[in-house]
Amino acid sequence: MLQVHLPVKLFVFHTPELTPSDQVPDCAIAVDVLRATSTIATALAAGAEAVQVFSDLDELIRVSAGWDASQRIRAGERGGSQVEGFDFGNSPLACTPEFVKDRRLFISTTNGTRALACIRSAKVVLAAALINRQAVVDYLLKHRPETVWIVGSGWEGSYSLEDTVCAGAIAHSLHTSLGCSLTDLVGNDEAIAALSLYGQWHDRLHELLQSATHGQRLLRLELADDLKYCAQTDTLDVLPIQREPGVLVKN
Ligand code: 3SL
Repeated sequence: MLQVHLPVKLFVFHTPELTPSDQVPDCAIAVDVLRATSTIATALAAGAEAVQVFSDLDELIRVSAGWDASQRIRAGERGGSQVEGFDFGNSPLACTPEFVKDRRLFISTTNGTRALACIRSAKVVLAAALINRQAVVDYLLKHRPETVWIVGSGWEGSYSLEDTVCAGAIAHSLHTSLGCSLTDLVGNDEAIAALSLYGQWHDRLHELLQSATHGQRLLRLELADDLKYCAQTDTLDVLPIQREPGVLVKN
């Protein structure tokens, strides 16, 4: 039987604060290229049992206290640095199979986990970064949700280049695969701006991330290797999807 697909409408919101709170889309995608969603994708690819996200550090400690210490990793990041008393900060490069396999990563970061919290009521919640961009696009092409929101994490309420360029990378791949007109695909001006940003920087993403405010912050913290890792495109075939509110697993 011929399958009829409804059009996908794609909206981009630069920050959790700019994301509507009175509607829910069919699919919402949180993006925090530097570095929370890059870390989440890497941890799941390396065999973590799940990643559970928290806006609040005390809540993370309370919930994870119910888990055996050998089966949990407590990750806390504020301002780019690991929070004292936590096992881990927010470096994707530290998510090796030896460290994360079969353990649950309980994580709270400055912005990325807040973006995931703000979309947790959507029908489907995904986490995207540049490294797993195509896995996200493949999911959208297969399931064709009617309304898709991409929510950037930004930095404490303000816009961030790296999240918008990732939104543009997703929009670009989707647009190319669907072969529809741009006006059929995009739902707001931010989506067109994200596509334009990606169009201008797609072959210089590492350079863009190095110029971005948060990239500069990470470079000052001597995290150049993290930046280089997060600037890669389509290197991980992993799709973090929310299984229950706040808990992401590998699809
Ligand atoms: O803001 C966040 O959620 C973090 O990803 C920031 S950092 O890259 O860990 O500094």
